[in-house]
Amino acid sequence: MANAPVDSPVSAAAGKIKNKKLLDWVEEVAAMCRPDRVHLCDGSDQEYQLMIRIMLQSGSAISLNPERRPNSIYVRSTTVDVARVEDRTFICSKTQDEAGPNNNWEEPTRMRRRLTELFTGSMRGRTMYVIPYCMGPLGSPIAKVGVEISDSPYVVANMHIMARVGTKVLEQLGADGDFVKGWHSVGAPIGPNEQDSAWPCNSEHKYICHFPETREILSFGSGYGGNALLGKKCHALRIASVQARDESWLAEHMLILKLTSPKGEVKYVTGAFPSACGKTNLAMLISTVPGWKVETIGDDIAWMKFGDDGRLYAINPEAGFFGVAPGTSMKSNPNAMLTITKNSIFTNCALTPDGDVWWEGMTDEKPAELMDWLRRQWTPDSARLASHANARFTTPAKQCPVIAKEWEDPKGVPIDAILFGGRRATVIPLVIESFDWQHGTFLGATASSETTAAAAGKVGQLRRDPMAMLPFCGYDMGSYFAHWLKIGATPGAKMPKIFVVNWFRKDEKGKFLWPGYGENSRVLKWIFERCNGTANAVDTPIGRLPRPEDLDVGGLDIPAANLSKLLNVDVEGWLGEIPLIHQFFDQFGERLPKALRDEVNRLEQRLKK
Ligand code: OXD
Ligand code: MN
Repeated sequence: MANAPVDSPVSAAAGKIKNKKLLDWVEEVAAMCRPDRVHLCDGSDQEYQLMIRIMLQSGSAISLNPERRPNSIYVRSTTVDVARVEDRTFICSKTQDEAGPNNNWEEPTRMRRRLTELFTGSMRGRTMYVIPYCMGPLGSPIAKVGVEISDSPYVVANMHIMARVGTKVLEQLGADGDFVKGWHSVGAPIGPNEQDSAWPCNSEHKYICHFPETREILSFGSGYGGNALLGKKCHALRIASVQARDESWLAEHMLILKLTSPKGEVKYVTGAFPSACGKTNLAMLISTVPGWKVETIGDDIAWMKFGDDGRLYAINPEAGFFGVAPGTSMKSNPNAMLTITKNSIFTNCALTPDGDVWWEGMTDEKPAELMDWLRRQWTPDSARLASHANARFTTPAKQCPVIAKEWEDPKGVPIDAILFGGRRATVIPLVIESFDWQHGTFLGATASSETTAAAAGKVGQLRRDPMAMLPFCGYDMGSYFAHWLKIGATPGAKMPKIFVVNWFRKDEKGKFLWPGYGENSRVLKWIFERCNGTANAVDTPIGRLPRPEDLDVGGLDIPAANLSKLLNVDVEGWLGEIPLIHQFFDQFGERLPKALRDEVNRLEQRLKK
């Protein structure tokens, strides 16, 4: 490194970096943030263990009982840093129009000035970790490289699980390769005579900023989840959605699953669901229909590109699962429970007296005593939750008992069906098949859901969340819809079929109409057979629906009245949605594709016929 003094904290790391752009940037960040040390991550197990030791020694983490959960740790954050902060998340494109009404925007130069002030000296007393990572299997033509610079050992350990990291990525990057830059600081420098806190963060200033033109992420003040693990939401969705627009592919908030019929025929399905709506459960579902099998390829993000045969091929850019813990149990998701038995990180769960973790919904009976996530004694009589509603596990995907053998196939898997889902107590039926790609894009663009605890803010309010991408689309959503339509109109393309699903319908008394979980395989089976042209459907004003007799409910104890409510077209309810859809679309002005307005009008006409 030309400009670094021989004894500067960067010099040792610099000697190992052959990529000029990376070298210059590491030097720039170190000069600005003033860390005590610079550590270039090699991705080794020794390095992972070192991060764990640092967290144990600083009081950030506790080792779980090795007999219960080998090689696993328990971490607690603080009340001011527990979820993604959407109101502090910015897209700093050149113009506000490009960021669109779906994003907070700030002029890039102004935001950079503000961030430069904040990052200056922000790593004093800390180590600056340089984490080369690859989103997607190494060598995949769909995968992309990024480098995150962070002052958090928790981030390094999580990135080890969530992405491919270290020397092998640097090798792939080579001397001239390009990469997404991710700057991250918890924003909590330590003075010479100060003690570090167990969860360093900045309670006053939090900024999660994206610069789509320069493919950069600058994240300050939070150490939690998607705010800090920059490969995930920031890179693989917000920046990648812009790259996908520019390069004609799709970067989506979708699970990927493999569905095998009793005859051994295979279909691959992706599904977009808002945060904490059961994506991980669906990706690992155990079928209740004899002979049908679901295997997992990804639980959160799908990158899809056209293959030479005109089909969309998907990879999971991640290598681990960062799953919502509460509600996960041997009943709701046994495969997730078996995945997290070892080598995992648990954040903001509760701690049992024998050194294991617990969260709400894990067992029918609550433990007699716990230490809650706020370090307080807890008993079932305590009038509060023991774990935070957004408590998480970070766990390697390869440990999942139903991980599909092709989950790391560099060319991806060809997608047959795309699902859009959400949490809707009323109106939306159990399943709808779209008439065509444009109608499917319309259904995805108007999807809505009740909000959950994955993001800070009110829980249970209805919000429109197009393609489950509202918090993750790195540019104007009107243009994003146009991109979807353009992809579907690609010459020679053989597009997947598009479906809407809703496992969350309730009756007048607030009881769920559909049992969900493994029983969702009955809907997947219908979808599979629709792709094969072997299942029946009827055309309705809202799309194609199964009749009750078209769904395989053999062996399922469900009242006929429930099934007919689940598959009924609520004409009044849908007519009530029409003005709301127009209102939602209005915000995108001229950028809203006319085809989507046509779809609302056609829907209205069909409903009024
Ligand atoms: C997630 C989310 O963490 O969507 O996956 O919030
Ligand atoms: Mn997600």
